[in-house]
Amino acid sequence: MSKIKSFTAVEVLDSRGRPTVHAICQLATGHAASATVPSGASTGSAEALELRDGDIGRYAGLGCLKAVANVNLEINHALAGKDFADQAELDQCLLELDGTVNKSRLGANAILAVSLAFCRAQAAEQGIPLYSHFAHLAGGSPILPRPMINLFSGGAHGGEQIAIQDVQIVVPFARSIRQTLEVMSDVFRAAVALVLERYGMRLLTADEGGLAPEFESSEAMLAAAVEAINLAGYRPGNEVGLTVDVAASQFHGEAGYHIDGEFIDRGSMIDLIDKWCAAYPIFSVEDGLQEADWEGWQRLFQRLRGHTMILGDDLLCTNPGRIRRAIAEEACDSLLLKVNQVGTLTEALEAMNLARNAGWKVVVSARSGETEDDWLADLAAGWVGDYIKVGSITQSERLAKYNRLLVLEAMCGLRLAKAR
Ligand code: 2PG
Ligand code: MG
Repeated sequence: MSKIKSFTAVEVLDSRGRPTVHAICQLATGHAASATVPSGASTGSAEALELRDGDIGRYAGLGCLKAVANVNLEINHALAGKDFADQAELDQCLLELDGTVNKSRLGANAILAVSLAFCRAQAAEQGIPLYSHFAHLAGGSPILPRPMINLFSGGAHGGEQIAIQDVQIVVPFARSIRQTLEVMSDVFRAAVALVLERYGMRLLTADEGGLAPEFESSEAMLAAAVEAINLAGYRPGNEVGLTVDVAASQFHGEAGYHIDGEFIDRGSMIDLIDKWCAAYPIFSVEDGLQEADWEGWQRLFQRLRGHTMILGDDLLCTNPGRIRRAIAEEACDSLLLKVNQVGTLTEALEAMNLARNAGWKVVVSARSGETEDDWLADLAAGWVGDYIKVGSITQSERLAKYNRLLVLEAMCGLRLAKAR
C-alpha cells in the first residue's frame, strides 16, 4: 500500500520549447518522485487528448496551465490521503475521476504525469531501481531493447521538405548498447559529411535531431542512408539496417498520398513501399499507409509479412481496442508503444501484453517533443521492449534515454535483446 501525501505539478518546456507537465508525487512515507510527459507532432486521431490552454496570448495556445491546475487541485484533492495497493488501482482512480473516453476533461498530459510520478515514487518506496519496478509490473525479467536511431527526417519532424518522416538505423550485429551507439556515431558522422558535400550548408536538423536536407525524393533519403552506412565502413543489411517511419497519415488527403510531387493511391503506395523494401535493407515499415485504411494495412501486411516488420503507430495509438482489431484483421505484426497516446501506465501495459500475446514485436517509442526525463529507458528495459525509438544521438532529451541504457548495461548487468 502506498499512501499519497500530495500530487503537485509545474508547467515546464519540452524539446520544441513547448509547455508540458511535470508532476511530483509525495508519499506519506516521505518518499517522493517526479516525472515529465512528452508530446507528439504527428499524432494519431485516436490518441488520448493532451489538454492545452488555448490562450493564444501564451505559447500560441499551447500552454499547460489548465492541466497543471488539474493536478494541483482536483487530482490532488481526490487522491491525497488515499492508499493505493498498486499502479492499476491508482490509474483506475484517475480514469474514473476524469470520466471521459479520451481523457479530455483532466487531460492525458495531467493524468500520465501523475501515473508516472506515482510509479517512480513506488520504486523509491521499495528501494528498487525504476526498471526493476517496471519489470515487476510486467512480470518479466528486464532486458535492453535494441535502438532504432534516427538519421534523417522529413514530414512533420523536418519541415515537410520530403514526405517520409524518419529514416532510422538499426545495428543487428551489435552485442551491446555501447557498440550500437559507437556504430551509430560513425554512421552519423558519415551522413553529416555526405549531406554537407551534396547539399552545401543546408544542414538543418529536425525535431528529433536527425539531418533534414532537401532530398530530391523519398528514395534519395533511403539511398543516402545506405551510402552513409557504406561510407562509415559497415555492410548495409544484417550488419547495419534501416527502419522507416513513413507516417503516411501526414501526407494523405482526399486526392491520395502526396509524395515526391505527385498524388498516388493506396495500391501505388503499397507498390512503392514494396519496391523500397526490395531495394534497401529495411527491417521495419511504420505507418506505411494512413491510419483509417484498415483494408490497405491488411494488403500491405500480406505483401511484406515475414520479410519486413509492419509497425503500427497512428493506426494503433497504443489503444487496446485498436490493437485487438489489428490482431483479428491481421493488419500488422508490431506495436509502437507510446504511453502518452493512451494516457496511463496500466493501459499501456495492457496494450503491450495484447501485442506480446499475439506474437508481435514491441517498439517502445519517445515522442518528437521530449524532455530530459529518462523514465522511458527504464520502462523499455522493464517491459522487455524488443526495440526502442528515441530519436538521434545529438540532442540531450534523446541522449538522456540512450545514456540511461548505457548505465543500465554497464552498472546493472542488463543484456541487449536479440535481433529479430
Ligand atoms: C512517431 C513519433 C516519434 P511524434 O511518429 O513515431 O518519432 O513522432 O511524437 O511526432 O508522433
Ligand atoms: Mg510514427
